[in-house]
Amino acid sequence: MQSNSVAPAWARALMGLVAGGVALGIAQLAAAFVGPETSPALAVGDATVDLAPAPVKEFAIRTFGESDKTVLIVGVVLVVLGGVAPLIGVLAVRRLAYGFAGLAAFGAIGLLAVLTRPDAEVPDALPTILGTAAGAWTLWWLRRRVAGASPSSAHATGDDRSAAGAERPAVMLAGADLRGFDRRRLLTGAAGGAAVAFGGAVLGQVLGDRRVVDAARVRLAVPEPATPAKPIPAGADLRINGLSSFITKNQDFYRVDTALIVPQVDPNDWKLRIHGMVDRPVELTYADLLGMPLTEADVTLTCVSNEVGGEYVGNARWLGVRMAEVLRKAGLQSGADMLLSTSADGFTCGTPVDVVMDGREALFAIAMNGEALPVDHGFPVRQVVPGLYGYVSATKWVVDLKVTRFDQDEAYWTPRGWAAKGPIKTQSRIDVPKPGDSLKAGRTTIAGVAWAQHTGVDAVEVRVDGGQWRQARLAQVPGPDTWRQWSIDWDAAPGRHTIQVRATDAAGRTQTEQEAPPAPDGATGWHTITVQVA
Ligand SMILES: Nc1nc2c(c(=O)[nH]1)N[C@H]1C(S)=C(S)[C@@H](COP(=O)(O)O)O[C@H]1N2
Ligand SMILES: [Mo]
Repeated sequence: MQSNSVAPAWARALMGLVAGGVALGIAQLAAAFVGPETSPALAVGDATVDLAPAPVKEFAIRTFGESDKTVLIVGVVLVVLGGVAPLIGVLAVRRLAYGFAGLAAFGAIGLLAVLTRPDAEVPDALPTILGTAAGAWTLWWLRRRVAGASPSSAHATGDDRSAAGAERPAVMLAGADLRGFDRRRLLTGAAGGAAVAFGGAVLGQVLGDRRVVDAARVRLAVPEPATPAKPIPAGADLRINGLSSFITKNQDFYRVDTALIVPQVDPNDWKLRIHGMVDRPVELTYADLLGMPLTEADVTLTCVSNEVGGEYVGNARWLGVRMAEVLRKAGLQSGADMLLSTSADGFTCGTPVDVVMDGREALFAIAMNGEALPVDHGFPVRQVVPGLYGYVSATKWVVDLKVTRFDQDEAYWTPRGWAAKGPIKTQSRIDVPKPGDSLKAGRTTIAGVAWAQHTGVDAVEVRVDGGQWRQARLAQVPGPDTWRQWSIDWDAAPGRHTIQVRATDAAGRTQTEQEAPPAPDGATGWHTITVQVA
């Protein structure tokens, strides 16, 4: 029995919809690998905008922005799913070949759009072909699932179709004959198809964005600074085994952010909007930013959630435009005391205006250690402000800066139990030996890093087993904004020993012994480790 008229109209439309969705989803996923520009939905959208009369085109560009690919893709998807796909489903129930023909026609339009793009190549057809094939397979599979009249009772099988069909009560719905139509099998099949369609589209989008942004990042040549950093003194790195190097390599640099999926921001689309309590709101493109004088600076970044002795601290050479220079373009109004910056993924950060304007090297940074910012560290643009914990200063993927007041706005972490303002507390850390190490008796080296950004470290002292504090040797530093290496010799006698360190900043303030947890405004206390000497 071939029951071609069994499924009601909504069921046929649903089959077409799911097949169309799978076609688009798989094409989108494949395009992430072949090249995001080979997405048929994007190509059809682009072609439509190109063919549209000038006023329509201008309206679209004005409304959606010249680069909003997502809007184009969503538009095409809506037209296809809302109009074409259900029709294909209706055709397919009549005769599968009609459905295939419909899909093929719709694939052909995609191919035409993809292959008529400037510098299109033959392999660019692949996503459209794969998508169309996946849609056709889905249509065939759903139709078989539905029209195959598989009985719902467990013991009856498809080899006795006519009997099962005869036993089944005929359901009449809106005049449609539902004999042999298994609604549950259609719905579960459709749900599976929808999951594939949606998963493919989302994954394709994420992977495609990543590809575009990686490619843009690799193409970037890091420009020369107008103001180079002070040369790093030869004695900045004591080169002691196990001691943190003066400059932290990008791949070793700690990462802290709220992003589950790292934002992929294309520098060609990036804009920074400066508004709020300013005389003239300013909007900068990436090219605008690169056109401004660039400053290079060595700055140590620290996270407020760093425990005493913790790893959330790193030192890098940053290149960027002084935030103060950009803010002067906008003209700060009196009374403003907060810069509320927002990242592409909606994280916000509140930075005191006076800190940014006091002459320190607070930057909109574009490069880190001689290469374009790594995506994980804020590509294309992030803030770096010496002396403030990252959560109140170091917005990655920054896109918006509102000049405002602390009594009017709140940043992301403030209602979550962290202080609105976060100057970095002076800290010191023992890197060698490691806690719990077993050492040989005799002369050994204790070494580490200390930081008091924008004030500078003037002294580091070490004591063993609560004895006398002894002055450590300090490495040289280019300025007050980086950490400072230190080391001291120790004649280790057999036994278990406790080693402690404390730093004093250039204003003469010594780290407090008082232990405090990271929340709400940074941990305090002396880093203390124990080692075994034999
Ligand atoms: N967009 C965004 N920027 C952010 C954060 C975030 O969660 N989102 N976290 C901040 C915090 S808490 C810190 S300590 C620094 C860490 O920068 P890094 O990951 O480059 O080391 O980024 C800051 N910038
Ligand atoms: Mo942080």
